[in-house]
Amino acid sequence: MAHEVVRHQLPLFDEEGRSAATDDEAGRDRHYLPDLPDEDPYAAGHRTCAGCGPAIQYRWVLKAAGNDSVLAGPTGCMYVANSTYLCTPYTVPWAHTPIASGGSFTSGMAAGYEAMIRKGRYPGQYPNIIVMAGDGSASDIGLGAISGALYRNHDALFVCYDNECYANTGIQTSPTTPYAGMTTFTPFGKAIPEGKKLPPKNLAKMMAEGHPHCYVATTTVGYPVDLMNKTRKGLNHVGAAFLHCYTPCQKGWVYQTSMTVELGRRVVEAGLFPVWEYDLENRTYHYFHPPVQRPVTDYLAMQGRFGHMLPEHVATMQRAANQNFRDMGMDVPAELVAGEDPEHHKRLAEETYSMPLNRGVGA
Ligand SMILES: Cc1ncc(C[n+]2csc(CCOP(=O)(O)OP(=O)(O)O)c2C)c(N)n1
Ligand code: SF4
Ligand SMILES: [Mg+2]
Repeated sequence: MAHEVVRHQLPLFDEEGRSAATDDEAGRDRHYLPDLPDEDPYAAGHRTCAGCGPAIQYRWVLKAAGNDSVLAGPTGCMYVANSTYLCTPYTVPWAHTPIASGGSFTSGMAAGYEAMIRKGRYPGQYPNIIVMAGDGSASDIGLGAISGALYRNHDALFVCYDNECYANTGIQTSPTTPYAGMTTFTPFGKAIPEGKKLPPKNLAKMMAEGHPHCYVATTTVGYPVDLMNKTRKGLNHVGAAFLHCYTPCQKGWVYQTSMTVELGRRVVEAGLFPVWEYDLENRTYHYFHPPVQRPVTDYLAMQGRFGHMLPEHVATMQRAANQNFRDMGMDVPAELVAGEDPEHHKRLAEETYSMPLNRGVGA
């Protein structure tokens, strides 16, 4: 006799409730009140850089998922820095996979748990099965395996932690590295003054359009409750789910260590990383409209990887951001439209830009 496969249904965090944020004078959320779960399956003890965006994302995803979780991690920073011999931050089962195999390994785990539970060989509920792959893995080397897993609809959450480079091997360009983003494989120089010429691959939209039966969403480490709720929605969805999370890399992008979460908001406010959720029934996108719209310079000038940009490069970036705002159904303020003209800009290194707010403890 087949046994029933019982799945978790994780409640969402109430954005209007105790875990709600307090608006600052600009309408941005300032504080997240601490009624988050005590469970912390990604504990202290990892060896990522200070301010590492992927490490912040790992912690929040696992807090949202809880202790009944099993994880896979393809090769990348978050494998190497989290699995030094005899030292690991995980309090739940975790396995390393080759960089190309996060999707296939996780499919196997999902199919295995289903079969074992049905046959009565595994006594518990169906666990939260999660793979967190870097952008090099998810959008490039391991894309085929993840797409296959989504297509076959294995009941697991596939997360891309996107630090916009192959970080672990020395900050090489990946398909999600933005236009003009300097990496060791896209240095700027006389021949190619912008560094990287290509725009970033739109991985999340590829996943949504190509696998319309899956839960697909984007988020950033700038919005913890959004990230945790989308993690839970993806896990609650019976079938495959894909979450694309923007996660700054302090070492590769060259910015002040304390600005990781700030960048996670500015990238959205500058129109460079739309945050959305795919509506499976109507095949539409629900976009988050940031309460603040900024020129791209407010975002770019915080990071050394863009320091070489010339006026025409900044204008190209502003055009892309404005188009994103329009795609999101937002108006583009006149000041940002004016920024599409190179005459409007100096070299990025000489631009004035809005300074980061102090978001230190108690700010
Ligand atoms: C097939 C294969 N090619 C190349 C590598 C070398 N490699 C190890 S980690 C890594 C970087 C992975 O980048 P990403 O997935 O974005 O993760 P990140 O290091 O940025 O966290 C590369 C290229 C490998 N392990 N396997
Ligand atoms: S190189 Fe970047 S992704 Fe890797 S541990 Fe450091 S900050 Fe994190
Ligand atoms: Mg990466």
